[in-house]
Amino acid sequence: TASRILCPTLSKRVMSATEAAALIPSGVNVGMSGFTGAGYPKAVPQALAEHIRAHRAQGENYRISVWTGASTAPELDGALAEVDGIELRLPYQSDPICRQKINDGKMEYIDIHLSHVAQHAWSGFFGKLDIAVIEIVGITEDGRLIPSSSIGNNKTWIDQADKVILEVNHGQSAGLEGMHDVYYGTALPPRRKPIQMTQPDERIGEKYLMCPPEKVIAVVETNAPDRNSRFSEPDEKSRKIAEHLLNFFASEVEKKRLPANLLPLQSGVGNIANAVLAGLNEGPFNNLTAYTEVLQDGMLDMLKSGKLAKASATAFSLSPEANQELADNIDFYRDRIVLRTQEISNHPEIIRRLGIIAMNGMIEADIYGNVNSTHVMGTRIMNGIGGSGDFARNGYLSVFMTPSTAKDGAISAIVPMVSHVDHTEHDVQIVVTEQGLADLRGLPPRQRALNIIENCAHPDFRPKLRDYFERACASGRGMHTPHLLGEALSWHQRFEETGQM
Ligand code: 0RQ
Repeated sequence: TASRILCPTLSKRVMSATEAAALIPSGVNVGMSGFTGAGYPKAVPQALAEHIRAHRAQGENYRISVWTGASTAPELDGALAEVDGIELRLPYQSDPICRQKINDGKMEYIDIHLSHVAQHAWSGFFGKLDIAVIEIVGITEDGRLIPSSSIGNNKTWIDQADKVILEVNHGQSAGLEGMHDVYYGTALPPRRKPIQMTQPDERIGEKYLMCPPEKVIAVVETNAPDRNSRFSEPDEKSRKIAEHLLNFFASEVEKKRLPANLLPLQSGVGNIANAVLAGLNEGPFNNLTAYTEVLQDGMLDMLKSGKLAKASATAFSLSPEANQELADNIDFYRDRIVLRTQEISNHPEIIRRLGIIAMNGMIEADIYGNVNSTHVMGTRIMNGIGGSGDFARNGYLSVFMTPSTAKDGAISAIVPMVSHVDHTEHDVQIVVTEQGLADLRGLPPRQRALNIIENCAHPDFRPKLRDYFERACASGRGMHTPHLLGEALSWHQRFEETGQM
């Protein structure tokens, strides 16, 4: 294969992953690339895990803190968590081994809005960033870095780290060059300026990441694809949820509250999100745009069919088939896709200005519309808030979706009071389950409750929710948001004790 390291200075730093991993000492903060399984370093973290395993065998407690863009893959989170190599992890993960360690109290985890990560790092809230490990596609002659299938926080990690390790992945399409837009105009208050973007596909930055060559302590060559699994075909419940949402969009267009091509779409990850995109791909809306964080299979399909005209994101999250489609037609997609840093893809200023339609999954909602996206039974982390809060609070429309029950009907996704709050009632406008859609806009709390119970709850749980609400209203306590405090979390308590809500 042709060399992808054209810069003479940096080509002298090429070494093996094992040699590079040995340059990462215990106790450091490491910023790694990677966002929803795309563009994460594939070799150095695994070599580091081996290195840690060897040290641990000699009784040494060898651990690092890992900061990323969002979730990565088994080669990074999984490998390091397995050897107990992660002291602290931020900001979003979805790895089963990490999840277990976090919930067992063996790994610290900071779950923050994805748009906040870079500015919190710049403000020093997490301490000093020592080393960045970043996957790229190649290095130009003058030392600029061609970003990979995600950008995430890479700009910030490179700017802030004392030392940088680069992984040049020959397995990523060279045609990604030119797709990125790396904005170098951010500053901390009081020096902030408006971000000059009024269209989802506007370019305001650089095509490359800049890195002073003297910071680069190692360059490692790899050749491996991003590890993403296939989406399952939308099931009946996902299709129903998509149908309710599409009917709602159509009625909003009819009422002239949305333009005929809707507003820029943000879509979360997972099978429901993909079913909604599949529905949109067959639906009546044309010339759509997307301003989102993750570009998954469904959006690629929509770009190909022409339903979606332009898309902005910070990362791909593609099945192997979709990844091949992207590589085979990279020139077509480069004209239609902009990949940005996550502080811009998720920026509240731009989300508010463009008027995004935010569509995200959730674990549970309560009768008043508070949403839990992260914690099972209030205590066990699932993944993290990701970008859902950035988009929900600042979007034009904020939609949350879930099947009305979980675990074969043992759990109601609509509960009297959520066991953990990620999105307050103020940030939640539309709740959708396979049962129906509740439009909460303009409604006071008690009307929200009736709307959610009657439209979204599963029939098996609806009478019990009505009963709770009616008794709360009759309790003689506060009538703005009536609750029975001693009972509000009893559904969760019952599940913990009996396995049934
Ligand atoms: O667990 O696989 O062990 O059975 O949660 O649930 O129904 O497969 O749905 O994959 O869309 O995930 C909220 C987790 C939904 C996701 C969440 C259990 C259920 C299953 C997954 P099992 P489903 P999804 C863009 C935006 C936050 C981040 C976000 C998420 C598992 O959407 O992480 O939105 N969102 N980011 O059984 C107990 C309940 C449950 C429940 C579901 N009420 N009680 N368990 N589950 N509901 C992306 C980024 O930001 C990067």
